Amino acid sequence: MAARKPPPQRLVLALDCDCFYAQCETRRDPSLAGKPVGVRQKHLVITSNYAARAFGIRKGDSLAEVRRKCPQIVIKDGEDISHYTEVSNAWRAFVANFVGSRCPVEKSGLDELFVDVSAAVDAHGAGGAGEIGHVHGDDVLDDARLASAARLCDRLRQATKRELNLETSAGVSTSKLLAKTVAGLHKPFQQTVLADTPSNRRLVLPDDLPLRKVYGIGHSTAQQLASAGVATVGDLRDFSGPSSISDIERLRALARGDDASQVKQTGAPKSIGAEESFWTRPLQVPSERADEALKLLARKLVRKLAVDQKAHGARPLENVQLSARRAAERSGSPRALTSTLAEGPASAQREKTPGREAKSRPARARVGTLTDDAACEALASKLEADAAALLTALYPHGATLSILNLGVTLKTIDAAGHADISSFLTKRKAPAPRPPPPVPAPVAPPASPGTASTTGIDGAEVDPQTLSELPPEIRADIERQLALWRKTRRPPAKKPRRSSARPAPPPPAVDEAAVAQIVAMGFSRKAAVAALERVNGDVQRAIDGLLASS
Ligand code: DCP
Ligand code: MG
Ligand code: MG
Repeated sequence: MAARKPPPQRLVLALDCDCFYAQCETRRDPSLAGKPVGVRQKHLVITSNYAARAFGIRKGDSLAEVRRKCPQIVIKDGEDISHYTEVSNAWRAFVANFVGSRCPVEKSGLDELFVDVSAAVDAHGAGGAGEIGHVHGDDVLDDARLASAARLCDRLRQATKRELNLETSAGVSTSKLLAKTVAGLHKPFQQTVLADTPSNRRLVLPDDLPLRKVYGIGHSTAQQLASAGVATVGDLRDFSGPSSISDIERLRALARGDDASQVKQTGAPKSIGAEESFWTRPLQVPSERADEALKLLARKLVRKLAVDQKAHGARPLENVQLSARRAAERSGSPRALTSTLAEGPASAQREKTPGREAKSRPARARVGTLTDDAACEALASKLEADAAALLTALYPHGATLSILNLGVTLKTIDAAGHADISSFLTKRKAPAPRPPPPVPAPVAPPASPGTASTTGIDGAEVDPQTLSELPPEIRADIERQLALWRKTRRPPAKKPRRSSARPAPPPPAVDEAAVAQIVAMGFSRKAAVAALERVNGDVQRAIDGLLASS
């Protein structure tokens, strides 16, 4: 019998935005184009654009150092990352929409995505427009599927630039490990493809490569391995001694260039938090300064929740959590704290996050749509009160803190996550209004008059309100797809005709999805049904009404 053919290799893109925070700043203030721009957090410049990097500025340089290297640099404050998160979410939705729902998109950082494009390449065959980009290692790219994936990646990156005004770089290969390893080799706005051959694996994973530079080996794992005398890729490949590290086989495989991990579709985050540190001037509790810190944290958290809502819809809160770290006993200086953390076996130190103490309680606040300042302020006040109660419960006799973190966990209504932009668009869709009582509503539920087009957008499902709130570049793209959908859709199903001998009128149809959404927010089914009936099935108005009266 002939040996079974091995399954085709996966085709993976590792995408990374160029100088992400700095690029976001230039997007929202085009007068910065062409100028050196740096983004600061505290006294460090955490990133800068490529014009600034030409002056020798590197990520993490101090503000003073940066000004010395490039006196004319424009420095933007990057403490509030909500705008960057918003751009990141819009980018992820755009990429998911571009590749289609059969290609998983995994968020691996705010400016990083993995995309498995195998299904798209195999559906459309090899070829297609687009550039392959830089070929790393072996001179000739002798793999038609991989070349196709590279062209698809180029088209995706060009469309991202055109539609979102966002420049990205990428690595293209047959696993997350290999794609990620070459993603940063040519930047900005370029891509690199790596064929999976033995010599290429050796090239990107040379024997002397320190393990912390290998994708998939975290800092603490690298430290654990180092304490067993395994510091480089070569050491790990040859390592045969006993090890207490549970996934040593996976790590050894990584050193050989084998990465079996799949690209996993990223859903909505389960928790969201906001943090402040007080290294130089630890925070006494209770104090007015602590009250002020809680006030700011609650508002920071609500800004993040509002950004999350745009991407994933309004989700009910589950718990509110406050965690804190006490300041060092003798000195509150960052140096003293850092060295305290660095001591002792790394694993135990890191996993337990020494000094972190936390308390949580079920969330009392209900979340409506956070589209205006008043709604945000109302939620922030409730969270601030929760935070104050938690802080008192955590430190009934006072304390001095170096870190304070306020977070919430959220219920996930759609456990499957949001695979593409069509679900993003329909998230806040109100059901079609039903005729008002006492005339009974037609029996048939509002059947979708259309069929999903090849673009993945079902126009019948698109909420015009949500569409109007999207960034113009994305909106234009969706509108183009809607035009296509209108051309290809089936005519709407005819309404059943009423018979002359009228049967008993059916009970009014209840939109179960709308009811479930409201029940998930903590209201009873009866209240949900009544509220929906009062506003002719408009789910958003029903929620607003319930929130106003609760
Ligand atoms: N960032 C941060 N702290 C750091 C490094 C980065 O907060 N120590 C933020 C700012 C970056 C963003 O994360 O813009 C993405 O990090 P990258 O390492 O991808 O760096 P950039 O996107 O800024 O630049 P590059 O073009 O090298 O990817
Ligand atoms: Mg980047
Ligand atoms: Mg990055």
